Amino acid sequence: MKSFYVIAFALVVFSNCNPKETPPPAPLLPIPAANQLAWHQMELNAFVHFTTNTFTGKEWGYGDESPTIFNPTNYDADQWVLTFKEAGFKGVILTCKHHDGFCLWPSKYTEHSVKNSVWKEGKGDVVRDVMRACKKYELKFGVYLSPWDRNHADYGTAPYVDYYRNQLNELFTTYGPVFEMWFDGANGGDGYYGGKREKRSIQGSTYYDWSTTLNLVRELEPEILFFSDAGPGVRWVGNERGVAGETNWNTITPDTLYAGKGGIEQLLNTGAENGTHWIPAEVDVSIRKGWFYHAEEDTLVKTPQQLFDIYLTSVGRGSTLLLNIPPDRRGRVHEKDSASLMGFRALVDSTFKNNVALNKSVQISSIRGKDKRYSGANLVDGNPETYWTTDDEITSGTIEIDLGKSQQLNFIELQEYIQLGQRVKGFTVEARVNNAWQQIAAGTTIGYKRILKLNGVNADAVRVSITDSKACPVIAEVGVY
Ligand code: FUL
Ligand code: CA
Repeated sequence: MKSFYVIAFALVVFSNCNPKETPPPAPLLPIPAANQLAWHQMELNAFVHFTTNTFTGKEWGYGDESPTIFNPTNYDADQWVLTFKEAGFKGVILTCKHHDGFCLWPSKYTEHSVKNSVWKEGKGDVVRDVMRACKKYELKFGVYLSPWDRNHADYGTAPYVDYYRNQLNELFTTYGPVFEMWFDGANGGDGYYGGKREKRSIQGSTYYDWSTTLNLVRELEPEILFFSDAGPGVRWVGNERGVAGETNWNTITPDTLYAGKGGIEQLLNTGAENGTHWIPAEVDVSIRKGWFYHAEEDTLVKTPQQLFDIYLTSVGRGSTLLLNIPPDRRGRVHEKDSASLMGFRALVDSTFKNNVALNKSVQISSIRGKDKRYSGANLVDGNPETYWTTDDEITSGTIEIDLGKSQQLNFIELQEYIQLGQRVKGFTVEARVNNAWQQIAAGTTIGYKRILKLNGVNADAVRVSITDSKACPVIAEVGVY
């Protein structure tokens, strides 16, 4: 036994003395939790808005809709999820209850649900079906449960908060696993409210007592990621146009979001360089004008090119895209929407098919501890787990990739190794055209992924200069397309 310790001790001493073994940079806090990291890696999720609004043509149901109008004629939740999967989506978030209060599952806490619709003689359950389809096609399943409820008689008083929590308990014990829970901040005031038909206002910061509610859900689903304007898991991006900030910090200080001052959309959009918490922005946007299906918007479905542009301003700016695709009155993803989705997938695939930097020769300004475990080759090995980094005191550096021959360049894709925190504050991209370097792009933050257009320049080498970083840069990949 003793000799074992002696040998182990000797090994430790020996490895510490080895000049080639330099420890990795210390994490620059805050860093993503495991569930946040997994969320970054998903990149594309589908949002599904479906309720009585689909049948009334409204966007915000008043809460007095009869459950009998919910009656899809050719419903197929598998078709939704399979369509999303073919388009490259990794998760689905379903509006289990929107502001109108109608529940897509047969909740025992209300009569305002599918159990009182004629659809499937009241035996239908959309939440169950979507969850099962997600299991079948290996997508993650998420839920949206509107806090604002224009149907419920108790809305605005304490018993409603109990009702809301009971429903969460019901959802999380009946269905799952659930990767993300969406808390919508909207509250328009007026509604049916059990027949009172009046305006009710709540004290947003205190009424729901969110910390109690979140703890309740966490007990049932420890890995859950909470979305709301202010997190705590993921934050709103500050608009519904599909556009994250060109500067996009995954960090933000939650307190600043509740200060009651205007302009928080801008803060949500960019995050804060020195934010105390890792709360990345999620980009929610609809493939249509509205969040719910309306036949008159069949001509307004975003084109593959528009979706691709949104991909660039969301995933390409270090966010995850949550694209809403609302089923129609048949209960299916409409042909127009699925055609756009497939066109979008084809565009992404063809654009990012051929990484001309892959395994090419890389020269960098310096390597951490001159240790080849952090070498420039790690930038072009196609492996997001390996990275190039520098000594601690160095906060800039250059990466020069020789492409071997002159060719047309359309995009560059950069990835930080965010497991060690978000660091880069500024960078430029140059191309070598006829033996002369010219700047072709520049940016601020990188984060999980940053994609920049290179506008078809013909060049035989590319140089990325990290001009400023909060700490030594840690870059996992550089791809050129
Ligand atoms: C908003 C809601 O009011 C919309 O109806 C939609 O659900 C969107 C995702 O969030 O706050
Ligand atoms: Ca790598």
